[in-house]
Amino acid sequence: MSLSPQLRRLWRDVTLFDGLCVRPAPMTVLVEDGRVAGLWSQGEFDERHAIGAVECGRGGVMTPGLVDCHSHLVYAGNRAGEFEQRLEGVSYAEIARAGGGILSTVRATRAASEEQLVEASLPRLQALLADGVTTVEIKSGYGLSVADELKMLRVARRLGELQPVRVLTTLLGAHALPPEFAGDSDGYVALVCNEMIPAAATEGLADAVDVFCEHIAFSPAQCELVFQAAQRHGLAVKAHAEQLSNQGASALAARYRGLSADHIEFLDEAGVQAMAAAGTVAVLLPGAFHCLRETQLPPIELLRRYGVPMAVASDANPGTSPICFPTLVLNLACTLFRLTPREALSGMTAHGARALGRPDLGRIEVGAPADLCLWDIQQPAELAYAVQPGRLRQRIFKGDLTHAC
Ligand code: DI6
Ligand code: FE
Repeated sequence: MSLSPQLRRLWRDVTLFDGLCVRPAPMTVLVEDGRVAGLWSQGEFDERHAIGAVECGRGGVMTPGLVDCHSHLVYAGNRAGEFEQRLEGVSYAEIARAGGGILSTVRATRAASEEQLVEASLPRLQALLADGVTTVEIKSGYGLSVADELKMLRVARRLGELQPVRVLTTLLGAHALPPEFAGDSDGYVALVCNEMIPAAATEGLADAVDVFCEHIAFSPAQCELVFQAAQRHGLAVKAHAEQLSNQGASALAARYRGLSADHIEFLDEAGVQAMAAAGTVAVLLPGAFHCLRETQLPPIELLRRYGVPMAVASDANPGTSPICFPTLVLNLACTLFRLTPREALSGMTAHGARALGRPDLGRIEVGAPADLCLWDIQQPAELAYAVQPGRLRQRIFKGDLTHAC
């Protein structure tokens, strides 16, 4: 069901989580021209505002549309076999070194056409939407050639045209070393810097640039070259940092005013301090932690102490986090990382948006884009507490009702 976004729409008696806080009293919410036009607590509302407005609902919990700030949603194939290997005790790094892992998805993704990739990725995107996502970041990183990385980014952009969702794209050329560059990782990094980044920037296909800084991927010195190239082309940077070992990648990203450092299980206090000083967001990915059966926890207490905003995202990908269920990820953030339900929800709304350089999103405030979810629950904490599909009563994207039950 899709109605005109120009309508005035009204919701009454909703319990409102505004992206940072739960409002103490039920609220009335007015949306007009795709934006939040008014917010009133009970008793404050002047019924004249209701004139000409469509009454869209009463009761329930309203949150900002969920912001999934880290995903690898576009790919072909699957890695169920590798999942079985890992359960038998083979590590993620061992599989990667043997040419599996990311490179096995690279083979499948290179072989797929744009249409095939759209078709393979669409159900995953739809699963995110059905659980409340209104903004999603999608990375490349399974092409690893100029043509195949651009193909992935075009597919990501296309997905955003096909569905009522805001897609932000990230070039992750420095994800793994492709086989044709075996033994020459500097040569590959030069390709990323001198050809991939300029091409993605010129064609307007990337909103940011990401790297995988790890012993099985790229060194801090190589990642720094990628950051410099990104900045030369006006693109923001972020990093897969400290996922399997402490490489100092978060501090490096912070030095380049990075939007975020993601994973960060092995982050140390110096890295936390650098992120706090630079305003770099900590992106927590409990789905990958869970699926890899990791034991090293990210330094949540230090992040709190230094006031580093914590985002929470799906990391939806075929290897380490085949999870397209954002509210499950909220639950994992609480159970595995001990976030409070409020922190987890802020992580997938206000702080997720900051991690994308879009602080205008992920909040419900007057003037903000009306990306909203109305849930059939009593209190916001239930989103993290229960793992249950089907609780989304309405999804509102840019003021338009895109999912109504
Ligand atoms: N870390 C991850 O968890 C994903 N990428 C990365 O650098 C995993 C990607 C994959 O295994 O396909
Ligand atoms: Fe990732």
